[in-house]
Amino acid sequence: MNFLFITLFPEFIEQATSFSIIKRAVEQGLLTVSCINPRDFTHDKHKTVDDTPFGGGVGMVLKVEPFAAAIREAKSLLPNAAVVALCPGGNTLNQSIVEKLAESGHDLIFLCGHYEGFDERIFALVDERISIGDYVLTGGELPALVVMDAVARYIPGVLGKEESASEESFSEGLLEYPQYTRPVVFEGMEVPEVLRGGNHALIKEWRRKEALRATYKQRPDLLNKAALNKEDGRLLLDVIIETKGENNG
Ligand code: 4G4
Repeated sequence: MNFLFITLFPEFIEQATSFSIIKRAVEQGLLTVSCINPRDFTHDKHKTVDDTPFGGGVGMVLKVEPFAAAIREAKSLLPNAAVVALCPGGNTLNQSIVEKLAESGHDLIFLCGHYEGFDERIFALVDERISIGDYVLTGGELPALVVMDAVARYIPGVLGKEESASEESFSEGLLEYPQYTRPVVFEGMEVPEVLRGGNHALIKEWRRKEALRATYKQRPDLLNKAALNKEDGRLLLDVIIETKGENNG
């Protein structure tokens, strides 16, 4: 899969994609990362990419011509790509949108804005607007990297054998159960006994119950959508009873 970032700060993208799992995936040829800088599509002496807004107001607006030229260049390189603009007003990213982007069979062109945002006419060349949450950032680069990272995990081979099990959490609709490794005791806190015994049926049940507990305590809203069976219902009832009269911390 190919990811192309349209950005005024290509070094930011190159730096951020040169670590760990994404770096390894690039080296293995499982994905490509490239950048196009709209500044290279300006024609004036000062390579101007922004201008004052019509109608007045504070801040600057990104000029449509260099960004349109950059998108057209990107589309010629990746004819099968979807163009995604990262905007505070886009559809809020979630695991199901990530899955759709990963399974669409399309490469992705990310349009990263700055300053006060884009000239509205750029959206004629955009397929989808995505936000990574209800907050404002100085640029679209971090959101684009977030989307790429989340999508890349679905490309076969990107996650090693060890890592790929960690698909569970959001796809299953529940939060992850707690995990532990050595030492058995750290600052008075002990690894639950059940995990140190070899009873796999008990471990499985404990993990399911703790996933339900974590979800009930941290994200009860997720329980409405999660696919729960009768056994889950019993475990959840235990959790609710156990939670009553507990001090919340
Ligand atoms: C487009 C329009 C995305 C892009 C305006 C981008 C937050 C998100 C930007 C802007 C972003 C998000 C300068 C406000 C760049 N901020 N929540 N900033 N701004 O995904």
